[in-house]
Amino acid sequence: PQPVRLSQYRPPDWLVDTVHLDIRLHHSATRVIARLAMRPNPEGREGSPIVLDGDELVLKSLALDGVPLAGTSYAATPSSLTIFAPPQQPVTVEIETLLAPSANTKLMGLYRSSGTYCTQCEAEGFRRITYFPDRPDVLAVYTTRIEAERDEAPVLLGNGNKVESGPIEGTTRHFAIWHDPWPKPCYLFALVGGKLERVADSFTTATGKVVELGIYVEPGKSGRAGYAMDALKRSMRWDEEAFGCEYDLDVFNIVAVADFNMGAMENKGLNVFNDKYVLASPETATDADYANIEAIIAHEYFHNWTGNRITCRDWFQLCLKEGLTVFRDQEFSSDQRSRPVKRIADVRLLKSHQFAEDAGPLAHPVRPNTYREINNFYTATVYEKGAEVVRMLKTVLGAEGFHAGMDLYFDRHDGDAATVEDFLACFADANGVDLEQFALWYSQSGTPELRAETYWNEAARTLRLDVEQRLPLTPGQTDKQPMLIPLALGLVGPDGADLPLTLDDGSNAERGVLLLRQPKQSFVFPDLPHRPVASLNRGFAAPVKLSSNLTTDDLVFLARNDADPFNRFDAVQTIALTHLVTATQALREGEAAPSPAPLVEALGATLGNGALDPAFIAQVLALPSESDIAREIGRDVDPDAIHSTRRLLRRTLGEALRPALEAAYSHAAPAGGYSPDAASAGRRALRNTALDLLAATGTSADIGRALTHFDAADNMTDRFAALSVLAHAAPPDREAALAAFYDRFRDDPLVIDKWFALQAQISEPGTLERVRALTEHPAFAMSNPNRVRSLIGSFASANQTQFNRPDGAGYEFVAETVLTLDGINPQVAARLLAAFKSWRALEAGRAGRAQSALRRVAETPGLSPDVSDIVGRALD
Ligand code: HT7
Ligand code: ZN
Repeated sequence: PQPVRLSQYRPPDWLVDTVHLDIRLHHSATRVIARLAMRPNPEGREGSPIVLDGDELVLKSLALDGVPLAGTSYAATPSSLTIFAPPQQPVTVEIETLLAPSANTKLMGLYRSSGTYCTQCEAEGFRRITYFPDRPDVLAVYTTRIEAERDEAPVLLGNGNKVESGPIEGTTRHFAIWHDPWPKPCYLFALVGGKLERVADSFTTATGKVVELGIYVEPGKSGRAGYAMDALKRSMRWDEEAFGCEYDLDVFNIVAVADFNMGAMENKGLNVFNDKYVLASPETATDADYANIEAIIAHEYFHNWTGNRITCRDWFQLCLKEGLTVFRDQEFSSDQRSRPVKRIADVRLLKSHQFAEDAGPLAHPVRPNTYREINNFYTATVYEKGAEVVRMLKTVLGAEGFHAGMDLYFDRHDGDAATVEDFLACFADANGVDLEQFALWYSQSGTPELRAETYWNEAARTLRLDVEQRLPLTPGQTDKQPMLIPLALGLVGPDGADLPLTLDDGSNAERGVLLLRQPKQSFVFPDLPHRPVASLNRGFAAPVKLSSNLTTDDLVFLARNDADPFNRFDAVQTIALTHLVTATQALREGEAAPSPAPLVEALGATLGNGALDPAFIAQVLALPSESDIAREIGRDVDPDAIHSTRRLLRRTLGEALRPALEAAYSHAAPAGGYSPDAASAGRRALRNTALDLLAATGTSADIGRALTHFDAADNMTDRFAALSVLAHAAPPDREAALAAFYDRFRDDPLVIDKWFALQAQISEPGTLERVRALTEHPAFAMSNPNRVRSLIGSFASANQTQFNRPDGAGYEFVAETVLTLDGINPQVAARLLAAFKSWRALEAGRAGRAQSALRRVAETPGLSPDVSDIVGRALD
């Protein structure tokens, strides 16, 4: 397909005011009658034909204003329908199409998941249901009549409020009619029909309206939906309190399905979820699962305002709803849990996914300006970097200025299909500021590199801070402009207290933030009582790669004393990362490894500080991952050397910190039965991290502790943590533990996904054969995205040594799987292929083999647009 370009945006020629759908569900022959009230758009091209999108559609009949159309007055293909020379006035178009939901393995449009009929329309799935102007700037009011066999689909759900339902006399069928009064783009359309169990509750909004809440799950699973319901009610209250956003329908339903391409979908009044992000019980879900459920329930709910009430003009504006909504869900989780721990987790995710994307051939701006396949732009850059940009807006403007901008955005654009420019204009207007330079964050790709150096003048008692910014070149962008970067900082005095941030011109760094605008800038802080240590980019306020001339002693000092918890964490990570990079190079060059003493000191101080939150300590103890180290090294990467170095460091730390780790293990256990709250989860996290580091020493007592932990666990967090330790550290005990785990949870696919993922991550040469064998396991299915992501996705993205085997067999296996999967589900295939995004940074032998595997994919005839786009850009 030809690339779509932002610069070529044109308003639609025809608008749709109302849509009446009559959908008669049948597994192989669903009949859809769509009645569209259309009119020429005064802003479109005069005299235009009506051109509607389709995808694999079969047209059965077509009428204009009630009159069947002659074959000469229209042209229909599976991918488009054109009505020639329509009257240039309001018309009614009636279209009948025939679908086969059971044969729909792409999971876009109308499909079946474990017998339940469901839909996924974002980004371009509605065109697989009926011919339609499938673009987000065409907003219409929908009424949907759904009809099905009563036995097969006793539950029939649609967008909006239910207006009528009942049996169809004299038949075994029944119907329901749903009406959604809010105009919406077709990507927010949804329907569900199936045999589902309902968990019911209600919510009273700030203005006293009662909303009926329902979570629908497969029969027998309603006992696992309680946490999701609780998270939903907390989200609804939080959005009223934090953003003044109140819910706007009588009903809010969520349906959990087992086959889903992504995490969840924010269809108006009818969210559809991957069941992984709804179902949880202490026996089957980890603390991380609970936290994800809370965040994703909130995220989809928050879209009701940021995405649904104000939608996107076109798909280039995707970050307008996704970046902003991720920011909102991050803030929600921070308020519900620990803000510093949430920030640390978010930054870890940002660095591992988005920084990696930005550093390779798939780099693109937060708002891309061209695409071939929009499904490939639901990326860490659009979501996570998009959220960072909104966060920076808040840092630049302050909380009040930010909320003034948000209020104006909701007022000015409610009901609109908006752009990034519209969004930024609200902040500029509400605050009387110019955001032109800030807007570069949306258009320039790549992670800015910031070099900060501090110089202390003992005689003058001044500190000079020199900062230089550089934006690396990225695909298609060779001329980079300096960015507006908010540098949050503190000057930490010898007693740990922050010194004033007064500059030599008498001004203050407002709210602890310096605004960088030029390639190089200097700041002088005069009249300081002592030499401070600069704590830079506090809270990771700017998503940049920072390097500085801080010494290891300075970092150890910050790890002990910084008032900013994120930077305390980051100081330790910097010490660890520097050690790991240097030690990896030393190993490759046969030189002596550097001393881990500063790291041991910083970690020891953290572990021994009883005032710290256990969840925070657990985060500090978690070393940078193998891919973090690879990214820091940047070129000529040898994953085996990285793995050996990291493994050795873990062993050294386990030995050096043994008494403190043993104390943490024995004292941190939460009292009483399992509760998923943040404090209890934090204690479990610390205990399980200690268990893991101790087991890294390999002694039989430490492995024995893990075995006991596994056997004694009364919840999935502890059981799976112990199983992971055994799988990675104790080959002789591994198989028995894996078998016991499988036997216990064999009937629970979501738990078996954990079992698949863990085995795929074992860093041993036998893993590829194990993964190949597991693809034949009865619990594995190529048709289910969760299974594919667990087994093959984990192998490709979370097993650095085995995916990157020196013989290239890991690449060949993943390429082969991508090709098989492409015929079933191209979206999932393309995501899997994106695991190759860092191939150019590898040492020459591996890079050559990765390139050959990619070429093999590229040369295969009949690739989907999804895979063809990724492989093309990866090789470019
Ligand atoms: N807005 C939703 C995106 C989504 C999606 C996109 C393409 C294909 C399938 C999909 N399922 C969900 C989810 C969200 O970010 O909220
Ligand atoms: Zn979203």
